[in-house]
Amino acid sequence: MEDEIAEVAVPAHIRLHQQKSPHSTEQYTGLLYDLILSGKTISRRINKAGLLDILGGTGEVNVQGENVQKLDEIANRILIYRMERCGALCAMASEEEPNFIPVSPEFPRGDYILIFDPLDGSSNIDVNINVGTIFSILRRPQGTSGDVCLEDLLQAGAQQVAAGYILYGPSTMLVFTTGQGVHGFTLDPGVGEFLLSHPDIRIPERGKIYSVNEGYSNCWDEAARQSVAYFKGTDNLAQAPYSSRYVGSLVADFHRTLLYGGIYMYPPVVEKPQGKLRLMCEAAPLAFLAEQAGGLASDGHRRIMDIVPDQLHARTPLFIGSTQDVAAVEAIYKRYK
Ligand code: AHM
Ligand code: MG
Repeated sequence: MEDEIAEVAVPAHIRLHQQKSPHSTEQYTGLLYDLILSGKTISRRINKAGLLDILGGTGEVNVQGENVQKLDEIANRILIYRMERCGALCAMASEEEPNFIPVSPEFPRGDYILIFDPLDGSSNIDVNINVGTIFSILRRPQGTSGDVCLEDLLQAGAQQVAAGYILYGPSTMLVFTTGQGVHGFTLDPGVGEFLLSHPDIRIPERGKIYSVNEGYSNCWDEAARQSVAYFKGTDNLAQAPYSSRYVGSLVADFHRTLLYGGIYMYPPVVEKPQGKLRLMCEAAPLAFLAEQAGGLASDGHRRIMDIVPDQLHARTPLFIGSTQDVAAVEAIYKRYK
């Protein structure tokens, strides 16, 4: 049998897992399908980026104070347009939008909330380096009805019903969890479908790679400096220096960490005491994946999944990856508390 016939396609995988899930509704399955379709649409646009006039910035600055890239804007529009019509959502929130987006009354509404970073790592787009879409799916808190309010969205990561990312790289990959392990799919452009290529991903208990923007080391707190010294030295569990890798695209750095093990770190820096990464659309969904793959995600003191956001664009320091490597950082932070 040819390879692609033997692989499980994502719709079949979702239907199979749905039977075991508490969210086995048509609404929820439709939501995942439309999200995946949005990812395929974004992937197509990215693949053509060098040919169309969609590289570079729009000239605008987003709510995060960062330059908006044209592809950021395109990915954001694709997701909002498609997902608003999927019939499963009551609200969305995007890294690119200052406020949450209630689903317009002209479309059917559902019980789910979608939070996303439409194109993470977008400063890498113009140099053809991996970028990705990160998503987190929550359920509207039980007992709430009527118009959605901000409080409905401000839920701890532990409340997520699904999370994942689509990585646009040499091949496009979908990696997601619905709370039953982490599964990776590779887009077969010939048939236009994601096929199961990485079933039940497990993060190695300890890795050999640390990933951090070391250019900011003079601005870190002492615990972050000591953590990196630990990985660079020989007085660690591996008894050997770790290698350093930093793409500068969180999705790509996390994907490597998920498959090879090790740790990704974005510590607090002097001007950004909460770090740079967004809790709801970056740290929490990746923390759900890390835990489901047998790893850990921490802000140095607390489990990321336990942090309740106090605002839509709340930020958090992030230490994520192999259990032993993240635990080592937490132990160092404990000494500096
Ligand atoms: P973005 O979502 O606006 O692209 O910002 C997040 C990105 C992450 O992908 C990456 O890990 C980090 O910013 C890199 O930041 P820095 O350049 O400070 O290392
Ligand atoms: Mg991002």
